[in-house]
Amino acid sequence: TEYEPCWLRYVQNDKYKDNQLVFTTIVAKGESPIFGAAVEELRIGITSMLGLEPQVVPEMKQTSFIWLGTLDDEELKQQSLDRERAALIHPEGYVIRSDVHDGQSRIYIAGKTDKGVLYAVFHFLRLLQMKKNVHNLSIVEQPKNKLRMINHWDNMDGSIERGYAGQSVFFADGQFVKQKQRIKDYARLLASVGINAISINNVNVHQLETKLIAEEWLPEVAKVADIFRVYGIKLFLSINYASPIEIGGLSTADPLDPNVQQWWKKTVARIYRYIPDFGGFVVKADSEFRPGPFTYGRNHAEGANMLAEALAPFGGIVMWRCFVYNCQQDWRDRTTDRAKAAYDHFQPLDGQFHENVILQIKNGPMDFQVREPVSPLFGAMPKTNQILEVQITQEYTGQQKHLCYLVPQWKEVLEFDTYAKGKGSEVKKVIGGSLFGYRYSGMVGVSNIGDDPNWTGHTLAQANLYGFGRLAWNPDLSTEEITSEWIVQTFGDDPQVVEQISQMLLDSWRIYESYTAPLGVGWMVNPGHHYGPNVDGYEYSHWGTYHYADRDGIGVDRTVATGTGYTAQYFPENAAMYESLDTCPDELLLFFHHVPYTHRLKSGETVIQHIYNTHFDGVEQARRLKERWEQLKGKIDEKRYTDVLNRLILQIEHAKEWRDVINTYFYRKSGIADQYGRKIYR
Ligand code: BDP
Repeated sequence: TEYEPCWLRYVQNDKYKDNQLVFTTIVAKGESPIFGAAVEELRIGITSMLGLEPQVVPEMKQTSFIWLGTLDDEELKQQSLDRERAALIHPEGYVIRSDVHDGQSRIYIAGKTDKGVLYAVFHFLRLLQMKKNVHNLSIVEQPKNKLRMINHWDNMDGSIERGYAGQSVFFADGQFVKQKQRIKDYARLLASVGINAISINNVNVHQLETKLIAEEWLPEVAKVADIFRVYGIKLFLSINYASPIEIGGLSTADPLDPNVQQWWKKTVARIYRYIPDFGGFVVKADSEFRPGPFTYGRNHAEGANMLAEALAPFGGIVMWRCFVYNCQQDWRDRTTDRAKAAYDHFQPLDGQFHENVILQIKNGPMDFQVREPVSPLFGAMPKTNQILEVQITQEYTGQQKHLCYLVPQWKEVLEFDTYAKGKGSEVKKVIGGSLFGYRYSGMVGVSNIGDDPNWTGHTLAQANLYGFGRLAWNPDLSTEEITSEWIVQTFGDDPQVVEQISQMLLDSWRIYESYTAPLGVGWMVNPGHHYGPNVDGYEYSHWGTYHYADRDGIGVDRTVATGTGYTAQYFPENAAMYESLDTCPDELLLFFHHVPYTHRLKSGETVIQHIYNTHFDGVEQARRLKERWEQLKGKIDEKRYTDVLNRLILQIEHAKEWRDVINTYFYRKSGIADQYGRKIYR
């Protein structure tokens, strides 16, 4: 193939050469397509890593083998797996038990269901790729989140909204792609990290894509669903709320209109004829010029419930996005605050949504900035399913030209304590469903892949996709664990390679933050495409994203005392922390407060000196990234080595531009010189 296998490389290794016997036979106790995919993957993996062709047999005959099946299989009942059986409750969970030595060797890979078998196989192959000991395994694994989903913002013309890795792998020239092998390999990559749901078209549904739910395209949609199904992934579609008008010939899309309700019921029934296990709809309504229930004087619950009713008989769900705000704000009006919008719209509706509706909430109240506080909606709706949406694609974090590993950011979000039910009410417990007993919940990531040979533009951005999946499976995994797993599988286990790339990845988010918009204030990017510095680019626009820098100071006053009152949307512990200058964390200072340039941070620096320091330092750190990478020359294949190197060189250049624009801007505004006399253009 002309594209990379990412972390599913299955490079030959001789770690297991003394115990080959166990790998020569696979006892396969299942028949479903998904089980077939598991067997195929295991066979490919073993063949490629151990250089032997395992025999696949339907029953135990030999004395050494890998056994593959479900926990309720008769053959397995004779094994003493009571402890595992009791611990395993989740239908996607699995057990791996092994006893490997010179004589009889056995490895039992047993899923609760066939889907569990598939995940178990990927787990086992990961252990082999990482050259772990597999002699005495006793693993019981199950996901912490029910829904682990990828959203694509792909358009049928092949373009990808906020895509930085080429064109769509699903669509080209207004059609579905003909060659589907790449979709299958994508499904493998996603399943290997436990993703179980996907939407394939942009949340901004335009004319062409509106028809994806119509007779015309459903046979093609079904083909894609067929590919994903084999890897345990359910297909969803983003829909246009005005579909009844645009393709249904009705004069309204009012959710309370019986004709509209009928139309959706018919439409949904048709979808399920083609795709019996269709996941449901992703909906961006009344947001950024997209149609929605507001047009008809209805609220979001009324809007979502109508779709939910159509989907309910088939087990489908509605993923209703909470990215709703006034995008035609008057910048002169300093009392309106975009950060408050999602909470104001949705929190009062708690309890009004049907149980097959999930509110899909971005990690922060604004829009995927390098640094934002956690959205106050998390934990604030005990009676409404919630799912966390993060952006894997790096719209505001360097667009896959800059290195920005986002797992540390997501980890902070997941670990954030909402105090919804007192101490210990972390976001991960809200979206894991355990805090309020949600029926559906989990994590969604906006995909960063395209048809580039390396999938993600920046080779090291593959780590973001990998890390998203691993965290969605288990938010308790540590950043370090995820990072080293990815590196070893992607680049091998040479200690120097692992050490250098880990450091690069782990430092990269902070580095990017240091030379871009300071202290949580966000934006300062070029309007439209959002790449590169433009401090006032959005300052006098209608998007609601301002920094309010003047000659005296900078930042958005979101306090209750003197500002927009946003802090009051948090539970008291967090509200108090953000409200007070004394306790507001430095990195979010300008998100919550407007302060003079001479205000002292907890670090002891003034705000203006902090801006200068971080911007000078950020460029040095970017240079260090390149030096670190250069130490790996010869240890990484030439192609990937130079691809990454070229991006790191570009990053340094663009970091310099950020540094100079930001420093000059604030020098001119404040008239305060850099304490260390470094070069600031005047
Ligand atoms: C913003 C993007 C825009 C998306 C929007 C969304 O700039 O392209 O359509 O989010 O999430 O970040 O709907």
